Parts: sequence; structure tokens; C-alpha cells
Amino acid sequence: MSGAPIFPSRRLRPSPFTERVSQEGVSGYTVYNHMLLPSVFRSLEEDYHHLKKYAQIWDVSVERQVQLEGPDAHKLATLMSARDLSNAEPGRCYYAPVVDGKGGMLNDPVALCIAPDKFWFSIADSDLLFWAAGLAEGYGMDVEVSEPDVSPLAIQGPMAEDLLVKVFGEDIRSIRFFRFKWFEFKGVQMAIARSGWSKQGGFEIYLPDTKLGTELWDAITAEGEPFNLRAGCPNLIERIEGGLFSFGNDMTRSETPLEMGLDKYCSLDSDHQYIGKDALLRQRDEGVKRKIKGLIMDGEKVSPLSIPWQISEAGHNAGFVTSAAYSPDMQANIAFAMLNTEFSENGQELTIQSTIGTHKAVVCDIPFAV
Ligand code: THG
Repeated sequence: MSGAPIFPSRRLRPSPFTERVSQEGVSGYTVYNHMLLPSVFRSLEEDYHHLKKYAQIWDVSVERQVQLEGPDAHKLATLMSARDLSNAEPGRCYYAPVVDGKGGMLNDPVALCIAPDKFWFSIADSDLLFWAAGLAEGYGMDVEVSEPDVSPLAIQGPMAEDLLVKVFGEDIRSIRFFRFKWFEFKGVQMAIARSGWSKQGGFEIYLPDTKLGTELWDAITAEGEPFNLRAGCPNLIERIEGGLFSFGNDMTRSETPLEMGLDKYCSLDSDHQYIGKDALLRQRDEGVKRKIKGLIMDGEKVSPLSIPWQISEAGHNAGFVTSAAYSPDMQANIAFAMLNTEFSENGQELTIQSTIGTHKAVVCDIPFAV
């Protein structure tokens, strides 16, 4: 890929933290929900070691909120979520795959129940708002579908909690995993959840007003020194180790949550009716023909892939690698691969042709490590 800059336009939307992120020395971006998402600050490996030891502040504004509000908000939320939100409670977050009528994944948001008649779907990289608005229209629902001015700022890493206590007080400690509470900052209420796209622990602050972005960033970084706080971002190596899937990379509309091993986030045996349920039940009955698995690969350190690597074994197509990185802590190349079931047993040996050569690989479970 060329190192040419991206030409600015109204379609490439700014974040409330863009100025600080750039001052902190971001060295690479990816595009996500028509915005820039930092990918690297110092190097993937330096960022990784730091994240596992200290605290990092991440601009994850790209995790846009699709807001459903009104008398039919709950009805629409349950219709589009494979996760059963029938008994959703305010203050809770739910990892909620959204599928189409054939079970193909459209997005894998975190759904937040803000109030009985108000939900946020904190989305991965696809335009879920159009799907939600289309369903509301087609079903004649009384619900407003919008993208509010809400931008998550994540504080991740083992020192995240002690840092946020300095800024927001002791009550931070009482937030349980995948729950959120309301905290005041400059007279504005913000939801803070114990969540985030790493396995190192941490929080996400849902900033509800772009104008406060820099002040919020500065209030946190002002307390950062004892925790060796640095700007960071979702880290490719850490998220592969931890088994977090990236929508658009590890899964697309061509995959179902069952192929992704996300069965436990889909209601299949309850009365909950949602779009795609019949297709998922059928696939469960027939058995999946492929599934996502881990691979440990030998050879030179791999560099991040942008196009899936095909896997062939004894002349057969065995599947493809969706994400890969060298893990310093495991001292091995690790990867996710979508494998045809006959090649997906743990211990199965495979040959991978990557951009840097041929690797021997062994199939294993996900996650690799936490
Ligand atoms: N935070 C918020 N929005 C997001 C993400 C996030 N939107 C896009 C993307 N990330 C969605 N994908 C995931 C995938 C996994 C998790 C969160 C978001 C996750 N899963 C928990 C785990 O694997 O341990 C389990 C979740 C549960 O028990 O329900 O954290 O990161 N706001």
C-alpha cells in the first residue's frame, strides 16, 4: 500500500479527539464507519507490551451509536438482535450479533439499554443504521433511528481502573463487567461502562458532546503519569491472543454467528423471535460446514494481512486465514482461520502460504491467551 495521505472531505468524519490523537503521535490509521481509527502509535509490539502493563487512552469514536428511541425501540432492538434483549435492563451492555434473513452477519455491536424505550447499538464497521431504519419503516414502527453525538473514549489496561478513580471517584470500582453507570463531567452526564476491545480490563466513556472531547481527554491524561498512561488503540496482536473478532476482517455477511463460534450470544432455544433465527436454527440442525479456529504458525514473523491467505492441504481447499500477527509473549505467529470442518480439529496440521513464505500451522482453540 502507498504511504500517500488520505485526501480530506466531509465524508471522512472527524472525531472529538482527533487533535489530541494526532499530537500524541499516531503513526497509522484505518478507516472505520467513515472515520479514522488509529491502528498504531509507536509500533504494534511496543503498543502491545504497554497495553498489557499500564493504561492507555483510546479514541474509539468510530464505534458509533445507532440510537433507537420511542415506544417501539425495544421491539426493534429485539427484532434485529440475535442476542435475546427481551429482558434487557437499563445499565447493562449486551454483545449482540445482528444477522440478515439468511443468518449472515451484518454487524456485531454492543447493545446498551439506556432506558426501557431507548437503546444504543454501539456498532462495528458497517452501516447498521440503514438496516435499523429500514426495518422500522417496513414494520411501521413508532421509533426514531438516529446517530447521536456520542463518542466512546476507552481507557484500557490493568491500570485503567485506578486511573479513572482519580478522575471520576471511587464509584468507578463498583461498575461490573458489561454494565454502565452515569457520571458527571463538567455538568454533563456520561455513561461509563466496564468494557472495551481488549482483554486487559478497562472502561468506555460515552462522551455525549463533541465540544467536550478535548477537555475530557485532558482531564484524564492530567492524572495519567502514575499509571504510565499513553495514547493507544485496539491492538492487533492483543486482540488475536484474546479472541476478539473484527467485523469486516474475521467475519462478513458471508459468515454466520454459528460459524464464528458466537452461539452463546444468539438465542436459539427461547421464544425470542428475530430476523435470521430460522436460518440459524436450520444451520444448527444441519451442522456447520466450517468454523473459525486458532492457528499457531511457525516461520518468520508475519506482518498483518489485508487479503485472506488461502489454506490448502493435500490438494484440498481447507479454508483461509482472516487475521494474523506475531505474538511476542507466545513467541509464535498466531492467527484466526475459517476452516472447513474436516480440517478444523485441534492438532490438525496445515500448510499456509503467506506473503512471506510457507508456514506449518497447527489448529487450536480460541482464545490463545488472556
Ligand atoms: N465497545 C463498544 N462498541 C464496539 C466495540 C467495543 N463496537 C464494535 C466492536 N467493539 C464490537 N465487537 C465486540 C466484540 C467483543 C466484545 C465487545 C465488542 C467483548 N466481548 C466479551 C468477551 O469476549 O469477553 C464478552 C461480552 C459478553 O459477555 O457479553 O467485549 O469494544 N462500545
